[in-house]
Amino acid sequence: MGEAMRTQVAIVGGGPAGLLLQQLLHVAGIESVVLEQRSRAYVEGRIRAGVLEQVTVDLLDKVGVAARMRREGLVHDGFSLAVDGERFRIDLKGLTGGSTVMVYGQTEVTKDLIDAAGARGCPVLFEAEDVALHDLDGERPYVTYRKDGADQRLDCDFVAGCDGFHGVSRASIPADVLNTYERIYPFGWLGILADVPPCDHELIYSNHARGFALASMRSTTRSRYYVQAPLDTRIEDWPDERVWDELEVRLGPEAAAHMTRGPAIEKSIAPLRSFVAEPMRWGRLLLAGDAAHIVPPTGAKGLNLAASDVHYLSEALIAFYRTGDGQAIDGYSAKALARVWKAERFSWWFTGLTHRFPEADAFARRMQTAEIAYIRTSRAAQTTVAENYVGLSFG
Ligand code: FAS
Ligand code: PHB
Repeated sequence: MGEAMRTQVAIVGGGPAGLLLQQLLHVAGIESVVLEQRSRAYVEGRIRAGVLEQVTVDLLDKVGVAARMRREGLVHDGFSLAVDGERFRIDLKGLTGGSTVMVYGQTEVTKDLIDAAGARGCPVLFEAEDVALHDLDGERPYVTYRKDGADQRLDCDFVAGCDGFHGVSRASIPADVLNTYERIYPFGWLGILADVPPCDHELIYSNHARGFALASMRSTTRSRYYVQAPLDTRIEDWPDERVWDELEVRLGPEAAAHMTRGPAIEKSIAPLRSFVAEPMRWGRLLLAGDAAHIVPPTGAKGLNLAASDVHYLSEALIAFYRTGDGQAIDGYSAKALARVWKAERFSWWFTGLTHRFPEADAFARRMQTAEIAYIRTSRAAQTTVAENYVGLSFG
């Protein structure tokens, strides 16, 4: 075992939650070390979320990591909702008194946060293997890991579990302490990334008899598309041309007429799940992001919930270090979960509204099309969609 290092907060996981937490703590003068199992190249190469809520944009501003996002990101004032090719617009800005969303890839957010950590001397240890958490229910927790073949130990005051759904942190909470809630959807999303201009200047969410489709983007020259696909789908069953053909049908004739085809530079299938683990704290371990909850990506909430969790967590840790009072730490889980559950509800509802469920009968299909028709004609219904999509306040 090498010489034990010490820090105030050991952060397990170098995704958006861990990296943003490190910067929120850094600007408040609190030290942390991020332990990431993968390489920097792997982390920076992952293609994931694409839409940032205003609260997430504000947090990146707060830590001084928003410059490139402001240069390269696309501010969106609305999106379209379509059913069987017929589409209408949800005026996010008009319905929420001015709120918008920022289209800027999670990949880019991650790169910007890693660059900031390097420039500010915040340790991010990539390829930290076999991370294990110890003495979480005591006063002196510590983390062990292996780096470059040598066993290491990191002493700390707190461990922030930001290591995603398959991480070690949530698994370190005793089973009799943890309550989990889950819904697994009977389909997945097949996503492609292509260097072609988007088919519209805004996103299009489409409910079609053949299944859900989403037209998104990363820039005015790079498009991101998704089609709902069966759970047993194999990538090899979806050559590019089949994906483009399906997108044209499901997104409707207007989108099809403006769709530019091109080779997929990335193609992947993601399962859809709703999941929440309670509580998000056990002793000196505090969970944030996908380590504690998962949403189906329909509502574009996953990355944004990671951001709101670390907002609450950083506030609690800052209060602790400033006053020695553990009250904010004690209140973290309940505060974070209040916003998590509202986003879980919206993501579950929006997925139910826009996807074709294999077991759904004709009545269920009529309920979907009637609800979309109601949203189309009701400002009140559109306002509900809009205020959830741009992101609810921190409260
Ligand atoms: P992350 O999973 O991003 O990061 C966790 C980090 O911990 C990873 O880097 C991992 O390597 C590391 N780690 C794991 N175990 C470890 C261990 N034992 N030791 C050390 N490190 C460990 N959200 C959206 O809003 N829109 C989308 O379109 C969307 N698409 C997605 C597609 C896929 C395939 C996936 C998996 C998720 C998608 N999400 C989407 C959700 C996603 O964006 C997450 O919400 C977001 O990455 C959450 O960030 P973190 O909580 O930091 O978790
Ligand atoms: C994306 O661009 O990856 C994206 C956008 C909106 C979503 C999900 C994914 O709801």
